[in-house]
Amino acid sequence: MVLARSLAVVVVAAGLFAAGPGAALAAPSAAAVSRFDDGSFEYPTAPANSFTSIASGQSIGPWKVTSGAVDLIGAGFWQAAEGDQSVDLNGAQAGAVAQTFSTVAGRTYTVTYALAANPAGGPAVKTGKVLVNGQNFQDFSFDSTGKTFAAMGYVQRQVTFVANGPTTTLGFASTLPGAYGPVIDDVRVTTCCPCSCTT
Ligand SMILES: [Ca+2]
Repeated sequence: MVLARSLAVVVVAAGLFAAGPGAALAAPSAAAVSRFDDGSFEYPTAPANSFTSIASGQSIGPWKVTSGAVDLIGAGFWQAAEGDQSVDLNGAQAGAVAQTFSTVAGRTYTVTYALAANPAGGPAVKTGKVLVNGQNFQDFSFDSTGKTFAAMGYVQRQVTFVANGPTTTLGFASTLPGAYGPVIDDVRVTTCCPCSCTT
């Protein structure tokens, strides 16, 4: 476990600096929140060309599945926004994931994430929401019309919150019934207010 955890941290740190769709938003003044971990859903490893359904109460690395069920999508099943894996927020039903990480009260944090949707079924438009400490901070939707497993059409979304305590819980939830949900990947949390911060 200790070894696996260390590897996860190294890979996530590398991912934060990798060039990619989100690189433009990684301004030099923005410091990564070190305690936020694996926003790319790379650990644990799901079966290649397949996926693992994960039910409420179970974990995906530092994330908890907080309701329903989600699918952790393995390498090669469909395009990831970053790395190999991503999360379909609907397993056999609507689900949600959340991660609690250290914050500084009063500081502003910016969350960016890659959004797409499972194009294989269900209504074309898949919907969900971003939660901060359980409160709805942003509704999102993605139209999967014309998208494929090979070309998921990820878009980057952003939401900002001000921490009100030493920890904050960031969540993503589907608001759509069924087995085909919104897909998230490449979640990043940065703070630059004040820019001298080190956490
Ligand atoms: Ca990923």
